Amino acid sequence: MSLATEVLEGNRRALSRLISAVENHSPDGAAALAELYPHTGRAHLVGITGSPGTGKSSLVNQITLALRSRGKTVGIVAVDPTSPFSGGAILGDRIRMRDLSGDPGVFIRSMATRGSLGGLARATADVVKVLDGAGFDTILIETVGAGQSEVDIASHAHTVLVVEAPGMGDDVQAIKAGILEIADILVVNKSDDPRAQNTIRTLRAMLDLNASGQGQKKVSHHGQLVDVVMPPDASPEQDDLRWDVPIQATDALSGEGIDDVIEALDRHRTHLQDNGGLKRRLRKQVITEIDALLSEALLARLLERVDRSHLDALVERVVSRELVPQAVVEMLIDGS
Ligand SMILES: Nc1nc2c(ncn2[C@@H]2O[C@H](COP(=O)(O)OP(=O)(O)O)[C@@H](O)[C@H]2O)c(=O)[nH]1
Ligand SMILES: [Mg+2]
Repeated sequence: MSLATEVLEGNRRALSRLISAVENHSPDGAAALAELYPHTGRAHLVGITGSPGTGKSSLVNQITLALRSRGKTVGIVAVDPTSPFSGGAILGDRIRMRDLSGDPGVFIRSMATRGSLGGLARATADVVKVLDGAGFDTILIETVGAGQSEVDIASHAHTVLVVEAPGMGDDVQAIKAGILEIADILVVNKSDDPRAQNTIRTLRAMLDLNASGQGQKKVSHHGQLVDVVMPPDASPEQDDLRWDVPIQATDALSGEGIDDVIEALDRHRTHLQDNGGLKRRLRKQVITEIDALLSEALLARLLERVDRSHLDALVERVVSRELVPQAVVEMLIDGS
């Protein structure tokens, strides 16, 4: 029986093995992913982002418990590329998620910190696909909102939840990271803190300001290829025009406000379904993925047929100011 079949039959050990294979870019992983691909597309993919310490992991814990009590299964992918010690932050997350361990309806995966950010983003997207194919109803993707486009979770989530907490210099930070623009739902966590009301007011004012500049949401360009591949009728921003970003206050320790978050998640998904937004997001995501894979494959193919010494000679001619880099690129593409 293939690994993918075992996963489809609900084998947990097979799921862990498959995820490791995918993370390691092994040929087995790629084959299994291809086999699972037709089974993907059913899960609600929810990105949860925000500065460290705002309470994302605690919220993931509470949201998962709430979804479980509604009979939904939950896959959790925790990504923390800012953690310099692989395992450090992950261990913390594990401990906080102890309420969930032993529940067969929950699967938790922490993404190890290694390789480039781009590599991490791709591995994360693949792991999400595996969990989706494995049949989890909701997949929560926790990432640190540090503003890198490489970990742009908006590109592989349907609904993005941005978490803020009072007293973290939130107002300035949010603008700087451009993180408000990617929010479908804003959560002000630590509502037990008396400063929370002030944070909510500040965010409300910022959202209103944003709304006056409509249509600026979810913008992420992927170079020329997008223009070429994107059908003319598929305006990627269309789906977000009529969605008013709600601000939800939560206390992730007591669980207060979590029901409203669940309700907002459902409402956003219904909103996307009703106006074709899910399809549009998927198309955008596929374009991004093909774009990245194509660049990589074409570069590899080109470098395969370029002689190392020829390349070195061209580099030398640029160093000596005889050629500009662009000329070298053209020569390499033309095979001259
Ligand atoms: N007072 C209070 N503390 C919270 C709340 N949510 C999380 N915390 C605490 O904030 C710290 C950071 O939480 P964590 O979930 O690890 O944040 P993350 O870094 O965003 O994942 C922990 O000590 C939590 O116990 C909350 O709603 N109220
Ligand atoms: Mg965390």
